[in-house]
Amino acid sequence: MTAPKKRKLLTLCLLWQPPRILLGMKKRGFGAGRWNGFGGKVAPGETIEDAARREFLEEAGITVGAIRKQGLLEFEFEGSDEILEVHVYGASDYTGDVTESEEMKPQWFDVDDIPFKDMWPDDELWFPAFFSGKNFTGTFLFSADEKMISHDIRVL
Ligand code: 6U4
Repeated sequence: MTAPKKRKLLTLCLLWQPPRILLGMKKRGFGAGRWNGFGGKVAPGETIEDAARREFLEEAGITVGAIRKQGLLEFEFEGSDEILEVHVYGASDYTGDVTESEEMKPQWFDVDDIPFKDMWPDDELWFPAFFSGKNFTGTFLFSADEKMISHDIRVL
């Protein structure tokens, strides 16, 4: 019998001020070399929402205002014994100065000019639901070399 896969809780927060969105170039670790929203692992004893806010501050130097949960994404990688459970939030205001960190180089993008070719391939599939303000779920299977094999996205 195979043991159920462990779930790793992660946050992903997008700061969206139409028509611009703040993305960060991940400089190290998982997803390095891709533009992405801000986020990371939920620490023991921390709420998922607190983790989303903490990661934004650590990675981009800003405190986001109200955040709204919009998506739940699950990623499975072939050969891995864990599932990444990514909780996606949207924010529209912040305080502080956007600042580069050791982990991320932040940059504003026009919504018509999002660098999807240098992002996780799933982003192009669920960003439209995010921008429309809808809630969504998604499950994705990736190969060990980070190619998307299958996807199932539901807009709620
Ligand atoms: P360290 O390096 O230990 O501080 P931490 O910042 O806690 O790590 P990290 O960088 O591993 O966590 O978090 C990964 C980030 O990448 C999270 O914000 C979730 C996000 N992410 C993972 N897979 C993704 C995918 N397929 N599409 C996407 N974001 C993804 O858009």
